[in-house]
Amino acid sequence: MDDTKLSKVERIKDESSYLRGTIEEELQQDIPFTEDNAVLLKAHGMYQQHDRDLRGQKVHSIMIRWRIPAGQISAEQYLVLDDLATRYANNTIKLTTRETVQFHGLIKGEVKAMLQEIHQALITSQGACGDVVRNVTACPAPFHSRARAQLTEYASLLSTHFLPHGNAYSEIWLDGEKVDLLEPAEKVEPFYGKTYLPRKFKIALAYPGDNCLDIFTNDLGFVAIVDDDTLKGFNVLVGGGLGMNHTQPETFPRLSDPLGFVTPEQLIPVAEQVIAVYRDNGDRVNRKHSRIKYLIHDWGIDRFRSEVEARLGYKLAPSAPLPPFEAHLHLGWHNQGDGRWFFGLSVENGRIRDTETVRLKTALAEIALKFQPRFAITANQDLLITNLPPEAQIPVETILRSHGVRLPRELSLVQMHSIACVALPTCSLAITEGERVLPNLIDELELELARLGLQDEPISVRMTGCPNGCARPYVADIGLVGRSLNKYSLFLGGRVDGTRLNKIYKDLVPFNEIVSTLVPLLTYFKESRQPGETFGDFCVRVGFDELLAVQAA
Ligand code: SRM
Ligand code: SF4
Repeated sequence: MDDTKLSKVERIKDESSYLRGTIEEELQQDIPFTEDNAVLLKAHGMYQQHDRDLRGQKVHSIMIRWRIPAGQISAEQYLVLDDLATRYANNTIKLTTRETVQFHGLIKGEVKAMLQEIHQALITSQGACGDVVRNVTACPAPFHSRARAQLTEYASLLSTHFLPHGNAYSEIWLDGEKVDLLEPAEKVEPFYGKTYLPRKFKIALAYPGDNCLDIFTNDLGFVAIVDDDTLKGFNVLVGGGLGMNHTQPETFPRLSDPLGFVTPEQLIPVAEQVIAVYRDNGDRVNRKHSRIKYLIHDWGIDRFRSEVEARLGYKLAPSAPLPPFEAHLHLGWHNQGDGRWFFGLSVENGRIRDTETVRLKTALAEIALKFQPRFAITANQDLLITNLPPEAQIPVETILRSHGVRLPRELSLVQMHSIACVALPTCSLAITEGERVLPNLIDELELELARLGLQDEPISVRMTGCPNGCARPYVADIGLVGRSLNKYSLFLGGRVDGTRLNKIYKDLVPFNEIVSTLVPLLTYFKESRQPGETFGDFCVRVGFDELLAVQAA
């Protein structure tokens, strides 16, 4: 490879002394981090941002993302998050589409103190962003089952296994002991090496039949094969990813391909070799073309599999048969099967906060204190309150209701199935609004669906402020993707179970015309659908030409 062609980020990583850069020095200064250090900060779980509502002036802050495998947190950890969000961040806890938490609005000079506090609660931000393996997701539903418990354990195992090995995080943020920087790369960072991965890498583990986390959109996915509650192994999926760019046709969303079957013992070695093939062959010149999905698209899955098998020294078994997937939101009350219950709470766009009318943050802190449950964050940005005794059901509901929180049974299906990404004002890549405007759109759509008698349809609406796809809009029945000021590309035809990508139906739809654009299509769906057909399936069956004709009529 001609090193002069490598992307700027590759140079920054290469010269960073294993992600140190001059972060420690710049931390002492009362000015924003320089660009190179801002790049390196991502591997420490942080983004330097500015408030985009404040035009004409750049007020910088830090966003921090925690690494919470399978979204699992104890009551004590939840209370620490709640407290730190109040004291250091903007008093909100943002549940993300990868089962973890982000804080926004931190002051640079306070980050270190906060990281030291949270370290005591065994939560880290190390490797939550950057060119490494990110937070590992797994189906978070706590049904009493040995196989499900193992799935959660594998998420933690993978997360820990692929944490950067170097000492930079500990030295900079936790005052850890300084290590000898002249050690060879094989010793300092034995798996990643000096330049880490070409790009971010995402791993998920799904329970058979339950695609609550959109397994096919991950770089690497493991679907459990379970027989009589015994984990037999996993079907491996590789090459999913959603980011694209409106003006670069060589970028596109892609669902993963089957690689084969692995036993539980083979899981880590196979994950290592898949990632190593990517590490050594992924595009380090053009970051828009760096994800593993492009390598697999360019090579084909057979060549990729052969490369992995050559490194493993054995052939992978063929994928095992699986039941069809459904998308479970895990909301409402569920018997865990161990004498305890869990309550899935729909959190609008994953934002836990107190407003004048809804004091969700206070209510959850009260529940955490009073019942000491566990919590689990879903990939739909919702929160499961788990391990509750049956007698807690009424008091938990009472606390939520007395703080103005609506329970899942009071919400429409479209609301429960809808998510938006953060977008403005913090995201530097946002072209349009996301989480701040979706609730209004859903209110309007809800009324139209009720008028059409479609209120019992699980139609998913996912909105993002740009084409990067953080709320996974490209698998939704209705995807809304920020295109230009206040205008969205409208995608139709995905499946709520996450097994099919949608396609662009109409471009540059002004925000206030989205619902009126959808109404004729939903009316036609109501009149012409086949029994049991979903809105996404209907759009694919009749085709966009027919839908456009209906719209024009
Ligand atoms: Fe994302 C970048 C937020 C899930 C694809 N994403 C960003 C950044 C960090 C913007 C930036 O680079 O400056 C956003 C921070 C906004 C803010 O102010 O908080 C951001 N992404 C999010 C979150 C918080 C959305 C949410 O509302 O929940 C999700 C955090 C996940 C986590 O906890 O780790 C989030 N991002 C996703 C997903 C969904 C998923 O992984 O299931 C995707 C699509 C899947 C994929 O990776 O392909 C996703 N985010 C991107 C991309 C496009 C990457 C690409 O291949 O082109 C970017 C841009 C980039 O990396 O350059 C991005
Ligand atoms: Fe930002 Fe775009 Fe991701 Fe939304 S989809 S959070 S606007 S990068």
